[in-house]
Amino acid sequence: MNETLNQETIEQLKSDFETQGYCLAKNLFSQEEVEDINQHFVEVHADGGVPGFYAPEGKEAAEGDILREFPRVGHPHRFSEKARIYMINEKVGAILWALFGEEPLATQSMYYFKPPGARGQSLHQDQYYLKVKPGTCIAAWTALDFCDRENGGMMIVPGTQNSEIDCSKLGSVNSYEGGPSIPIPEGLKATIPEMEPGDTLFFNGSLIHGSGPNRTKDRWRRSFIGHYVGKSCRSIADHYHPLVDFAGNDVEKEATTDGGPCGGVLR
Ligand SMILES: O=C(O)CCC(=O)C(=O)O
Repeated sequence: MNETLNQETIEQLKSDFETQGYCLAKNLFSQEEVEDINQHFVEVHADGGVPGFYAPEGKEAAEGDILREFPRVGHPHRFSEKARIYMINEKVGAILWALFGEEPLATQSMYYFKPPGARGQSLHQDQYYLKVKPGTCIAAWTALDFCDRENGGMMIVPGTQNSEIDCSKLGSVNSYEGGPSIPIPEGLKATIPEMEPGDTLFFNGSLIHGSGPNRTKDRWRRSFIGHYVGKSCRSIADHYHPLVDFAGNDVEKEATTDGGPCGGVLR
């Protein structure tokens, strides 16, 4: 465990999470770990793709769409041991134990390259896709570059942590492509916390979040994301099976057919 993650820090994160539905763990990952994750995905990209998980197109085929050249990587823990190890990292696990109040299980991993010129991801709620019952999911969103408004850092809407799950106003366009968002409830405002590489934002499945486009010419906005549930979860959408415990064992739960990949549009 690193020295920034002592019991006092975990207690503070838990208290922030309980009142806001999110909390920011500063410097959770070292710069060596950040570099290690990014270097790994540079290699995944250079290998030309992984069927079912990562399908980048060549420059010409992508017709100027940088997201077709560098799409997000879905569930990398299912083909990469390194991604699996980072998804069940012990520091993330220690915080999740405190936030769930029980043993956490991992359900999803994702890696975003988000290069300059990439579109953002429309506002949504993760529980709409994961359909965790009972309870909800928690995301651990780790910045792998400095993130701010300009390069499309994470946008969250504080005050929505207990909101109804209502993504029904999402359009038919895949939200990852920058499609319509769910509206921000009256009186609330979206905010973009500045994050350093290695900082991790934890947030619950109701918190409305997304990200704007990367408007910079030269700053990537890479991130590694894990989604988690508490062990008492009975069922979750079938896209998320098998789950993985923090010892690396697969875990089965009841699978429902009403969900899908986080951020994709459902009806
Ligand atoms: O990284 C982003 O831009 C958005 C990620 C997101 O919305 C999610 O993990 O659910």
